[in-house]
Amino acid sequence: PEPQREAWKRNQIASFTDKDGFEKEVVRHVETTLARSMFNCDEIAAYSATSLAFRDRLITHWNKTQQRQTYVDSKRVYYLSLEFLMGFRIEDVVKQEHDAALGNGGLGRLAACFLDSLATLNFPAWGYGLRYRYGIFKQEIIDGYQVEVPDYWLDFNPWEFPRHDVTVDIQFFGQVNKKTTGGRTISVWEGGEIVRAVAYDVPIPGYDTPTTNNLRLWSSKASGGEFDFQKFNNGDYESSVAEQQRAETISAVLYPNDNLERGKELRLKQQYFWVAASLYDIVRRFKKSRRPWNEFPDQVAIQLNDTHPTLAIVELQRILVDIEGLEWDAAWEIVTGTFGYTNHTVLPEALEKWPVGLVQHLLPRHLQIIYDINLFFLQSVEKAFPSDREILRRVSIIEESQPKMVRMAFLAIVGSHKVNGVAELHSDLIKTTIFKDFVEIYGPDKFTNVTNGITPRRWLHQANPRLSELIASKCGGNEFLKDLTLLNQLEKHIGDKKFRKEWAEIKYANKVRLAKHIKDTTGVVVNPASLFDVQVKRIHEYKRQQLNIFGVIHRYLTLKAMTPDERKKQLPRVSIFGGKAAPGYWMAKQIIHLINSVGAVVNKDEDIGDLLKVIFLEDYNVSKAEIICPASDISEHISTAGTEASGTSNMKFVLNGGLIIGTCDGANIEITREIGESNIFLFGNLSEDVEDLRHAHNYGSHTIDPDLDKVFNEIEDGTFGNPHDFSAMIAAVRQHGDYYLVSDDFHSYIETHQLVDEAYRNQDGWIAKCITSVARMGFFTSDRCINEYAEEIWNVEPLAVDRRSF
Ligand code: C3B
Repeated sequence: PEPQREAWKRNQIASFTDKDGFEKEVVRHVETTLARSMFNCDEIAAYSATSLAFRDRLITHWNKTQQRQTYVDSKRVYYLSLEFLMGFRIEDVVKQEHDAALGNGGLGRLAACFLDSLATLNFPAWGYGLRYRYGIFKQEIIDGYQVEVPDYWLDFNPWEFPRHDVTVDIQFFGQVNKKTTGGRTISVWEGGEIVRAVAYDVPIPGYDTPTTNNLRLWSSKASGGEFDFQKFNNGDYESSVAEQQRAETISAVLYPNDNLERGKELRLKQQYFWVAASLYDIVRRFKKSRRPWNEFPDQVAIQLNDTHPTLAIVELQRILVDIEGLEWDAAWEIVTGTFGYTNHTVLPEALEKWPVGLVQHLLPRHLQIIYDINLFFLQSVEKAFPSDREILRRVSIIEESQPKMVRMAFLAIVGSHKVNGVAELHSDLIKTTIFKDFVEIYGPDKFTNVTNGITPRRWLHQANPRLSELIASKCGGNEFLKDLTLLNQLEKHIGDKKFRKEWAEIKYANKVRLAKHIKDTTGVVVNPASLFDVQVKRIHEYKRQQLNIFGVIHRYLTLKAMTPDERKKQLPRVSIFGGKAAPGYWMAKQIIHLINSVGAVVNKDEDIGDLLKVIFLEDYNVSKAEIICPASDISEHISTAGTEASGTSNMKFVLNGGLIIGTCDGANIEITREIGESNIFLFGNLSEDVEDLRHAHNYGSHTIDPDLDKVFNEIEDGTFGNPHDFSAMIAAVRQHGDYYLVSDDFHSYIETHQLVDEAYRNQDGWIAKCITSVARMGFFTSDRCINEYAEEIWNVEPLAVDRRSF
């Protein structure tokens, strides 16, 4: 209102620029917001007031960023992801903050790194996701087994803003009726039930810029307000509450599977709920500018993080045709101009397919649209390949199986203008295997690669402040955090003894900190002077934690067979594992059990002492990763070649001055290209040989590596507890075709670990390798990824910021 304009201008929201100002704000929040005083300000109040003070500052920047982005009205990026593994915490104030653990593993953490880079690079960008009430479960280890405990993380979250005024009503079920109005026949989706989506906004500040972007998370609630008062007044209290609860179920829980799709109805409901609310929001924002529809792709880029949001393609086509009245072809051109699709896996069990009957029931109009999209697509394919009868069956969005299935990846390809993989090998593999036919149909230009990256702000500066400071002192200050290629200046200091010494001291201090964490959480004392060998990631057969633990057993047996004099010459090692198994993934849980069973025997064996310790760290998550990564000497990235799309923890470990042992898979290959072959320990079969080896296992003779056989025999002798518990793991290799090539790679794995030991004995040489590697890691910043997406896929530009206006 005009009379208050001046007041708005004058009365900028309280903020602070220095320590005194900050303290003042904290005190103000304690006294007014929390209604406490100096005399009853406990830790929780201190924590709350601290975060509220920061939050105020965040809001001002965020408001200004949003106002400016709206005013300039340039093209925006929307990143649709079912997972954002943010992991915020302020550990030092009080152990009060929960991880925002709204993700499973690499895919969700990548989304979080991308949000950081988008804001840091000043791109006008929004993330859209679901506000799960329960994030990924907390893992407890009881008697060596994983036990899942729910993670209710919303008790107090100062970093989100409920937007009770930003709601969207989302329809499910019902039927489609044809209606004719003004000579046009349209499809009308009627009936069914409505669930309300409520927006919760999380500000995403960039590093060293005032730009503060938005992550909008949708929460579900019943559309009729708190209760259905009709029912309530009729005395049917229970069913009115039940309806409320049923609606809230949609955003209740994150599915805890990594690289696995289970086809549950509630999951499909989550996907549509989130996608429909997000698109409504995006379209509403576009319509404010009153531009013609054909300009939609000039204003909006939507990136699909895996196939989980693929229904967005169908939903936008529905909005344009059924609601806005566009012709099919004009609408479809807008749709394909808007979307890009990122594939994150070639594992068949992770590729999403939904039964046609389920889609029909839940989203009847969408199924019709999917059939029409498929019809027009197949017609064009038939025209281009008239003599190829098989191709239609192979590329159809509808799989003619029993029951029929909608192939979401194919729908995503057909509805997008670009498809990308996440590392070079992976992007080549999708073009030559699962999406081969589509390369024939669309040509190679539709398919591209954007190798993953990580944000150095979190994964170096925050996780390893001392190393970050040392690097800054050699690289001309903190600029390297915004231009990671500046790390290359480290190389000229490798000969500097003092520098190498400081480097080694920092690593040692980080190992002491991890050793303390190990002692506190497991009771096992480890020697920080040992070589720390780390494998932390989701537990999965393709990631091969079983290969690692078999290797550990082999090391144990080798040590046991030595004389005490021989043992004295050996290098002490700590094998550290961590990671969650999906609750329904029985084999993964057996692997956890074996690791713990081996630890229980080895860790108390007095012949062995410090020479070998085996640790399983409970509840691996983002905050634990920040303690573990800086403390590793060698980390394991040992997936069967061709199965790990990229991997991103490999990048985190190297950036923190650790070396890696790995297979020629995912981003390991590009890491090798950047840092040099002499700075990485590669082993194992290559991806081009995997198929032949598997075939030979099943149809030829399959001999097990003799060293691995000894390991199996030891397990079967009961050395690590009841052998029956581990018989399926052994049978997978011996009898069931060894799909993950554990035996084929075992010998070279063991040999390569011996090379690691030898290299580590030469500490000067080892540190030189570490420094060289860090110096050459500039390529793996997520800033580089975002710039590639922006240029090659989104066609968006950063928005220049005027710092003075903040
Ligand atoms: C993961 C892949 O398994 C990793 O190789 C990759 O680095 C990340 O995505 C990020 O691209 N991924 C996942 O975490 N969950 C899936 N469902 C599929 C892939």
